[in-house]
Amino acid sequence: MKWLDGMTESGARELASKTSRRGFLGRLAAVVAGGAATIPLLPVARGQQSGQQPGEAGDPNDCNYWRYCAIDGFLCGCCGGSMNSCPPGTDMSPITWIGTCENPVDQTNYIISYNDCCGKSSCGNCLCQRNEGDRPVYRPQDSNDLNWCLGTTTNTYNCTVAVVVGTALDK
Ligand code: ABN
Repeated sequence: MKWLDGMTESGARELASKTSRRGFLGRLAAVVAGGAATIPLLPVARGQQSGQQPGEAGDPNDCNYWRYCAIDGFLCGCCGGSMNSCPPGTDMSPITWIGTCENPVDQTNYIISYNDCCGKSSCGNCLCQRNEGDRPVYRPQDSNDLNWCLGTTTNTYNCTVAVVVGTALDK
């Protein structure tokens, strides 16, 4: 009966090697690793590769860019600064015009502060007038058509940045 013992043992060993937990996990890992290589990169990763911030779409130096829905001024990104920062040699006005724009990436309304940059003569590049929610200058607190270079050392206007300051509940 030794031959029967031997057959049973080798059969049991073969079955154990095929159904062991380690063997199963090893095969699962191989399938996952192989599959991951064929899955394309997520949109967020592609955005970052192209130099864009996560959650942003469009060209910040183009007037159609979503943050500019209520702007009236020269885009600082075309003037040596960026959509968030003033060009060298200018100061950001602490007093601003506020708008609400929808980001098409997440369909969320954001509060945007349009700060004028002050201290150099008008930049002249990328004039952008979208004026959503703008009111006539006789309501100065609601008008973007004003020089907001107030509270700065000089009131010479150069360009305008568009800074996200928070989300809006409703438009
Ligand atoms: N807020 C931009 C601007 C500056 C000067 C004149 C009109 C508009």
